Amino acid sequence: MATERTLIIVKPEGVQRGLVGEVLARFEARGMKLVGLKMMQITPELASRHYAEHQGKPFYEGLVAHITSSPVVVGVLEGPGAIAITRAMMGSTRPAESAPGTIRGDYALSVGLNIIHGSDGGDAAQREIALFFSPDELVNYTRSNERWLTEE
Ligand code: DAT
Ligand code: MG
Repeated sequence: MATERTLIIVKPEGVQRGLVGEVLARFEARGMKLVGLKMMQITPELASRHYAEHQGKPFYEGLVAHITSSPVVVGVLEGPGAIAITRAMMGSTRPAESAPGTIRGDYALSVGLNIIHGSDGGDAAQREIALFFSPDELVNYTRSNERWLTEE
């Protein structure tokens, strides 16, 4: 499986509820490599670019208001199949369908307060990583246990 990078955002409710460590720990325990991480307050301009695909939908204004309402933690995860694995670990967008064991299935009840964003495909991942991180904020490094986590 090809090595990929994907963008995650621990949303305002995740920071406010003290779930940043819990969320990051799950990806670390899975074996994914953090190659970028920062805390920030998203501006309305950045939010509108990030959520451009949702412009015009009934929940769009609320979505932008919410994501800009309080600080977030943004990260880039790397690993084989990282995009799909991250989506699977997040759980479904619809609360009733977010399986227990997923981040949303364990910590969220409401679609608008669902703790985490993750890129939904290769094009989105590339676009979103570039929106939130400059190239020099992403780190290339080797972990000492990599041979026990990933095959050739
Ligand atoms: P996901 O975050 O699972 O990729 P999405 O891209 O369809 O889901 O939507 C982005 C965010 O917008 C989602 O995390 C929460 C919010 N949202 C989606 N559908 C919604 C709805 N029907 N009502 C309110 N908020 C919604
Ligand atoms: Mg999405």
